[in-house]
Amino acid sequence: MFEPGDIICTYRRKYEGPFRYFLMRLILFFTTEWWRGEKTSTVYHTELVYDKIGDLWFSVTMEPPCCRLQKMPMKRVVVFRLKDKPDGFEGEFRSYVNVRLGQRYDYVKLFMCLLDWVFHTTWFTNRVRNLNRDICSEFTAGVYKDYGIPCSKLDPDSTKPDDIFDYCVENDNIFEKVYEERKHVNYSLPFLWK
Ligand SMILES: [Ca+2]
Ligand SMILES: [Ca+2]
Repeated sequence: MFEPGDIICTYRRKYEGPFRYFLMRLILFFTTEWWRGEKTSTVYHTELVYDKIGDLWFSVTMEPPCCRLQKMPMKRVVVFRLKDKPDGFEGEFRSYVNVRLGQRYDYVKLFMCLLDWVFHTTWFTNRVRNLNRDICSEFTAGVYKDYGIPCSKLDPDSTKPDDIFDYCVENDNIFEKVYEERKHVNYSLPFLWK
């Protein structure tokens, strides 16, 4: 069904605790390309299919506090796959992931994304080139850049989750959608801004 290295993009989720909710809203808001006419970003998080272990699919994710494997989310996600995968892709993917497991999340980069959004640049994120720390989309874009096939119009250092989603949708000759589950979600906190 899935293949190692497939890109998982996460739609807005239901309320899952204050910290996650706040971070999700922050990311959705500050990654919206208002200068391109976007009202809001479509996705707020990306991660990668790792492999099937037993009956379960696992993904590798770079999210607070650190890079780790987890049971792959199957709801509120869309999964894209590189169409013409060159030989050795899986091996490269694994070696990229294996050295990064356990690395800390890059909160500074998140702040720089905010500044880039305010000033409509990539200047700030390009200043923070910490190889040992990433944000989720930087990690995802890094895997593909390492292999010489970008999955974002921007350099991984400046790539936000929605940039990857936009790129995969706009370049359907390179990436194909292999899975989508996007049922309506009832928000438990309707009074918060939507
Ligand atoms: Ca980094
Ligand atoms: Ca966008």
